[in-house]
Amino acid sequence: MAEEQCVDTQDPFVLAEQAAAVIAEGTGVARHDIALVLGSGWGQTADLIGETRASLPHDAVPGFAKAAVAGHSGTMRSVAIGDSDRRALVFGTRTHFYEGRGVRAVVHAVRTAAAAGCRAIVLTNGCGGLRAEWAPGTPVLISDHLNLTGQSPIEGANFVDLTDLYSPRLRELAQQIDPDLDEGVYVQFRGPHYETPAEVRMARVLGGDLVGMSTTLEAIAARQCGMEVLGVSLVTNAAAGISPNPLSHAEVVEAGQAAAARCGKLLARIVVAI
Ligand code: 8IG
Repeated sequence: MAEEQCVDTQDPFVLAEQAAAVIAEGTGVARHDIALVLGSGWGQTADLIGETRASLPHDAVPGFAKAAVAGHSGTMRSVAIGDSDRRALVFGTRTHFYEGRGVRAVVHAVRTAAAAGCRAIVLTNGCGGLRAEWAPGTPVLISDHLNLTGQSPIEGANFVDLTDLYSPRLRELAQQIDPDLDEGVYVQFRGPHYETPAEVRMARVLGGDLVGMSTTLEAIAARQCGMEVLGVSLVTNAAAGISPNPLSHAEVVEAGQAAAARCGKLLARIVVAI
């Protein structure tokens, strides 16, 4: 029952340690270096990052559930980074806040990545774009966010500083790799419905450039764990009211497939350089 799942008595950091131990055993490596979370449209990029050395179904690892969304793959992989002996831990899907499993479940992969040794995390997503010049298939770096969920992954009086949440160092590095990359402020709505045109105008007035249903809670949790955060959005559709066309998930998946090669190459080069 959903209610029971939300009343979580287990310490989330202990659960993350348990998940990390299962990952270490299942992948044969004690520590991973960088984590990636692949959102809508990014699933096909995993193969382009490097050679997969081991993969585990998400539901074999404590605290993870099966993939709930089309276009997401429910495996986590241990991927060799370039020809170094470093490893990336790649999550093929994420738990969204709108699934109702609670914020702890949403950020479990992030805490697991930290427990597995990752010092940096690349959070990707598919989102709606507020700028007409960002055609579907355009990747955009996240420079900052507006968390409109009203939630925080942090429990108790822990006043974590979010200045520079999205690492200026990693953003600069990404822009050196692809000088055409724009930056924008990501606005997380609760979902799972898309925004009304009025809500998209509100996001614009508030300083937003991208609208989506993920990432901000994960980024906060990653900062709490001391990880460097890079956020990359793939604009898969113009946000509601920006273009005259209605939004469809099929279109979102299609835009992701069309952009996979560029996004995969970008991620591969970023991961090597981090
Ligand atoms: I893909 O237009 C994708 N995810 N909130 N709005 C929101 N989330 C999204 C959108 C969008 N497109």
